[in-house]
Amino acid sequence: MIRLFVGLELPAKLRERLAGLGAGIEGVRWVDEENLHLTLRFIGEVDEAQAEDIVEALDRVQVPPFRIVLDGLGTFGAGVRLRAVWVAVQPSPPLEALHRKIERAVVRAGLPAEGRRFVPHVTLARLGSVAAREKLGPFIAYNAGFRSRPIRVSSFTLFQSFLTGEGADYVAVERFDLALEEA
Ligand code: 2AM
Repeated sequence: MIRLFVGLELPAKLRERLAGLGAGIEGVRWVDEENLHLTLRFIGEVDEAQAEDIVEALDRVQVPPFRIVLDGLGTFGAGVRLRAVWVAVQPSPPLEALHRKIERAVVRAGLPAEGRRFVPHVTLARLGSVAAREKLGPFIAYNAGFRSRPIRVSSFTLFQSFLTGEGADYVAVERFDLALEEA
């Protein structure tokens, strides 16, 4: 079985900047610079045949290229239930449209529909220890004004996730180019 998800890769310079935000804060499980991404659809464990069906379905997804802007910080859980800190995405109808089409594609390939609302985000950190929670409050306040330059989205990626003792490693399995509109 292979563990898959669909997401957007981020430009190296942006990943470097994002990874730098948390430098020096310990006790938090920061996402490694090379693993920073935006999840469009978590798939989970599938077998080879299912993976092939998914690739085939994703290959038919088409939207014109577009831009997104990362803007502000958000969290999953709050207070004593804080689980993750992430960078938010400015509302983007084209990103929503891409997400919808990918959702339809994976359902067409035989996967159950995702019941949860799509909250586009780039996870920066997961809570390592309870003590770390206190450090994240000031971190969030300090970086609340984070904003990226517009990021051009001209492809999306099927990632394989390898779970390791220290977290996960993500490897791009397949990239799907978005079509340019005809003039
Ligand atoms: P996260 O960043 O909010 O933790 C690879 O694991 C990606 O898929 C991560 O970005 C993660 O989102 C997301 N993910 C992991 N498990 C998931 C699940 N059970 N449901 C939805 N998304 C999940």
